[in-house]
Amino acid sequence: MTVRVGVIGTGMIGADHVARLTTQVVGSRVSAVFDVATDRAAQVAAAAGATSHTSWEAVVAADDVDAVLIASPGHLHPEQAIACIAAGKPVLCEKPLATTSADALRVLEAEAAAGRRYVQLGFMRRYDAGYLDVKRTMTDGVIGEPLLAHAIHRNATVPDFFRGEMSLTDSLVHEFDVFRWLFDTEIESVTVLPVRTSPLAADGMRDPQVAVLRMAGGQVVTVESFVNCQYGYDVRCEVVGSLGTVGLDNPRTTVVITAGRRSESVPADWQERFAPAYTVELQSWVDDLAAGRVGGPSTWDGYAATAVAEAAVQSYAEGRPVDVRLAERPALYTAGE
Ligand code: NAD
Ligand code: ISE
Repeated sequence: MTVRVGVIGTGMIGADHVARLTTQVVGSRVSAVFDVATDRAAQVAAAAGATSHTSWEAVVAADDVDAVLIASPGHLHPEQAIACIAAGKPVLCEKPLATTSADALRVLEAEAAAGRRYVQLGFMRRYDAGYLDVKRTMTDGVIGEPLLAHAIHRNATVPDFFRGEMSLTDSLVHEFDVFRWLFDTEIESVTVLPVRTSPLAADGMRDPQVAVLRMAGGQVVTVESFVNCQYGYDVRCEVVGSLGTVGLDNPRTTVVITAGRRSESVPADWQERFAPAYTVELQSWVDDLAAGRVGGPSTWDGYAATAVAEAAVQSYAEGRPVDVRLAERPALYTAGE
């Protein structure tokens, strides 16, 4: 069976996902696209042999669309995901699920009311070989009881549209998800510490920032976000356990030793660093759909991560720890997660 995918948003990651679904993923093809930037959508559609539609609603409704991939800006995700659920079409929704927890809850409630999962969140780190190794090491007890973690999330630069709170709501949302997943527990409270702002930060941007996460199991995670670090894309972490530690490093292919120096490259951006993870993520989504199911990170995961991001924004504004308040978890998200 070939899964026919409609794509909403053909910007940076939308266009990459179309290319992956077209040339790398087995069992899928892109049949429809929409972007308000019509020229770009037309180009992407032509390369994929897809129809370029005049609205995202038309993509959702199209007869030749079995499933939808949402890669529009985050604030549009709730309305678009809810429309897919109403149409009975599974969705891979890029992160974040929403930019407010109230909006994320609307998607959760729509899916719970439908009584089955439709949405997989684009938290691709869960498909990354390095993170999977960290998770396995923790689960196997190799480092004893996991107690705390330190993480860094640095981007060389970010696009012009990236402003204000987005380092918490759009970048650190990955960390919020990944540490919930690694420690298998919710984040109970978050504290964002003010840091001296880089002279190279865009106007009004607070960069870098440090967040301290307290997990419901008592573990503590410190996370640095620096979206303007200039030198490359650098995502690493170390989990500290009662018997040892496990660290996630940048994947390395070569080490250059010359003139008394040993050096290794840093990925340029998320496209390079997580390329294999995006492909595994999409293949897994398509394989699940072909088997009649939806798996992977759920709407609950998207909601919980958004709620943490919202608490982080509040913590920064008020200069104090903020508790993360979650709605009751519907039964749909408790079994087999
Ligand atoms: P982008 O700005 O390059 O692309 C967004 C696209 O959406 C643009 O082409 C824009 O014209 C289009 N758009 C705007 N309004 C629209 C509408 N009403 N309907 C359809 N399309 C519309 O941004 P991006 O970097 O590709 O990010 C898109 C989403 O993907 C964001 O939610 C972002 O957080 C997420 N993202 C995830 C990852 C990841 O690692 N998982 C990486 C990058 C981006
Ligand atoms: C981008 O939207 C992503 O999701 C990347 O994975 C993340 O590292 C980056 O900071 C975001 O801007």
